[in-house]
Amino acid sequence: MTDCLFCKIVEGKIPSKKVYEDDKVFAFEDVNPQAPTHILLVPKRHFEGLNKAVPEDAEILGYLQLVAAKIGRERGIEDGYRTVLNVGPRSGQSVFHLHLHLIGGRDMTWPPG
Ligand code: DGP
Repeated sequence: MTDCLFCKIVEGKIPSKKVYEDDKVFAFEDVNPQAPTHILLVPKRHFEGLNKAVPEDAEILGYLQLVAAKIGRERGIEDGYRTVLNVGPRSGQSVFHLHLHLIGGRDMTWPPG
């Protein structure tokens, strides 16, 4: 999608600190980290958000979680991290290309704000 920030990051038109890439997923450091590890994982195919998901998206949604778990292992944060999808403006979603936050490396509180 031409006017999407995260599509431009996936395409390399906007620079990012890449953490992981394969044919389906691109992962990069969040520009405004909320924890020592804060990585965004995005499907390469433009996809607005979980509220627009259809059954055919099940595979990529699960795959994003598995890639997050792999990065969590590699970062040594398996004693506690969160994977978070903000869905819709009231959740704080500000970029409308689905992205899974991988947040860890510090103690977390519950409930989230
Ligand atoms: P959300 O609030 O769930 O839509 O999260 C959007 C995240 O994207 C937010 O944590 C900040 C991050 N972000 C926004 N613009 C950029 C950017 O240009 N580069 C990077 N690396 N992260 C960005």
